This record gives sequence, structure tokens and C-alpha cells, in this order.
Amino acid sequence: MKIHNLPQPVLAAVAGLAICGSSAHAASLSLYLDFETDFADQSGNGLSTTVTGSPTLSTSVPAAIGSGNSGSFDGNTTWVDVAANALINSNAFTMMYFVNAGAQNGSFERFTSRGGFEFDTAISSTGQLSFFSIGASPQGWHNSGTSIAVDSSTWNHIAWQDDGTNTRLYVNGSLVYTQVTTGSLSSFLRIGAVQTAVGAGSEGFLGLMDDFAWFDDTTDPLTATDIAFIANNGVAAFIPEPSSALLVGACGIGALLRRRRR
Ligand SMILES: [Ca+2]
Repeated sequence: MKIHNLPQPVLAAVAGLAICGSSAHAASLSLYLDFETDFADQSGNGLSTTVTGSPTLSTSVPAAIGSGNSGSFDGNTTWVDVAANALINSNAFTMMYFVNAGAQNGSFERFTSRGGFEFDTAISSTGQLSFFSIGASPQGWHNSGTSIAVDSSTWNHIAWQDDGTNTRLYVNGSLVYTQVTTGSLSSFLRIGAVQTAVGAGSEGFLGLMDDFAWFDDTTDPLTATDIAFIANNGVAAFIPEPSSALLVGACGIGALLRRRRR
């Protein structure tokens, strides 16, 4: 069957996929927490998550998303563990989230951590975005030389992209820092706390998070344009849900209508 013989709704869906350009990236989405109704993986891959404590849902969300809920972590007793999984171990990946960090909570308030200090991301006590690098060389915190401070009283989109050689930091869609790193990932991922024992003042995340996503960049890495798009529109706008034929169709129909108006 030739493509122009397809029924209109199918054509619209095909056009939507092609024009929205998201089908390839849907395949590379390894893990996605949208914090709408719970703290489970919404990527479709069914990665196992375990909630500790009682993180809550907040109606405060990034302007880029505009509605729904975010996850609220208390800094001491609440976090979400994602069990070790090959889908979050690739050498090339992008991990991203919106955060509203609020007041600092310890030296390196962890947005995320991995078992064995494989890779931690945080905000320092002086409000600088920081990460504990992947692998053994050069291992340690990277923050003091970067002076990448964010306004912790509001929402910011933070993306960490690693191509196997460099870790790059994007803030609100702009590349702000690059650091050579080596090493690999294999352990569990923790969202909202340091991977070791936590307690009062022990560097957990005190604030709000929304649209946490992990992309496997092995075959189709996110571009700077992709990252900026998500920072401005959220993950769901970048990757329509596979089951949302209506949304995909609407995207395609919208594009067709725009074409006809020209
Ligand atoms: Ca949300």
C-alpha cells in the first residue's frame, strides 16, 4: 500500500510522527517519572521503583509544563530508588529534570545519586549546580570552578548529558559547562537523596522535582535543540505517549492545517 492510499486518520498520525519528529526518541526514553499520580516509571519500560518515606505530590509545576503535579521531597526521609537496570547504564545518555530547589540542605543537596558514588548530581551549599563525576578519573565534585548558580527559589530545567567522554550541563536549555569524565554506570539510581544512609542534614533533596527523564543516547543522542525544546515544553510534548493516537493525530492534523493556510 502506498502511503497516500492510507485512510486520513492514519495519514494524520503518520504526519504527526514525522512532523513532531519524536518517534525515534520515544524509543530511547529509558525512564520517565512525571509525578502526576505516583512515583512510578512512565516510560513504558516498567523499570522497578521503590519509594522510601512519604514523598508527596505538589500542584506547583514548571511553567513549561503548566499543569498537573510535581514530586515534593523533604530532604531527609523521602526518596525514590530505581533498581539497577541496563537501560540506565549506557555510556552515552542524557538525564534531566525540572527542580525547584528552595533552601539549601547540606553541602551537596542530592537531586540524584547512584550506588557507589558512580554519579551524583546536586546543588551545593552556595547554590551551585554540582556533580560527582562518573568513574575514577577525574573523580570528585565538580562545581567550584564552574560558578553555575541557579535561582533556587524558582523552577529550573537541568540536563546532564554524557557522550562517554564528556559530561555536559545544560541549564534551562543552554549548555553551560563541559567536563571530561571516564567510567561506567551499573548501580541503582536514587532520586531525592544521597545513596548512602540519610538523616537530618545529610544532603538529601529538599524541594520539588518534575519530569525526570533518562534517555539512552547510544544510537540517537538528544541534540542541544532537543534539550532546549524539553526545557521549554516538557517531556510529554517531546514524546507523545505511544497510546495517545488522538494526541499524535492532533499534532499531525494541526501541522496539515498550518500547511493549508499558507
Ligand atoms: Ca508532573
